[in-house]
Amino acid sequence: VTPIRALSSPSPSPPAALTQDDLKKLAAVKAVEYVTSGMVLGLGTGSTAAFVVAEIGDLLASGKLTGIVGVPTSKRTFEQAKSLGIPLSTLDDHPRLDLAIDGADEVDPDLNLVKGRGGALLREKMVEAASDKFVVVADETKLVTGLGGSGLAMPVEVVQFCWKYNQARLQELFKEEGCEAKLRLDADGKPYVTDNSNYIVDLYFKTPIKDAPAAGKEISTLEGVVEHGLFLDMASAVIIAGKDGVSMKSK
Ligand code: ABF
Repeated sequence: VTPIRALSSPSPSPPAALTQDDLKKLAAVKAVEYVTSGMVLGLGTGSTAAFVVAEIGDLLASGKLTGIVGVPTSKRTFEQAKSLGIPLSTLDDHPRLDLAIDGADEVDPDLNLVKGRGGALLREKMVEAASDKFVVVADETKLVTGLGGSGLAMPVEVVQFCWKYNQARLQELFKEEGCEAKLRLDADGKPYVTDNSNYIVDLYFKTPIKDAPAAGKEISTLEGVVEHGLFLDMASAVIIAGKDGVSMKSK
């Protein structure tokens, strides 16, 4: 994890009655203050990251930023960034990035994350691991005391072949946490297929994961698991927007 400088200007408290989208945008705009001309940038996925991409598009259009190259973390983000005229590349051509900015599903007090409810965890992890700095943007609903503790999904991307076999193995791995493992379905009730043509098994825990680093390692040893949504010791900083304002926590 690379340390990150504090932003110079403190953020004023937002006015009352902001929507969750307003808070996401506030965090996104604050994070974009870290972007400088000429950077190679990891572009995240999800509704908060979409505000980041939109802001970068605006700054490029107005000439306040120049020479940016974006590496998108999903087909969705690729399409959004392309529509805004952001020059795009890949990890193949830019194996080292200056900065990635992305959302998260859960953020613990040590800046460890659950990510991937948006389905883009594999590309997100590849791009963010290749970035010198990784800034997370979120609203305060994402804060948890222990990962897996939100009661919402912790995604694991698996190959389609014999996915039930891995669903059962994942559920067994976390039986102490009362884990229920479910195949993610799309809006039509069919298995959700990722950008990489895999499935996602979502893990629902009754209690937070006891030892997240050990859990991450154990999940990764399962043959047929492609990637998991535990992003541990990867974030350089987290920018959180809440009703009391925008705050930043960094390593
Ligand atoms: C991505 O989008 C993911 O890793 C995470 O799953 C999701 C967060 O979405 P949102 O910003 O819409 O809450 O960042």
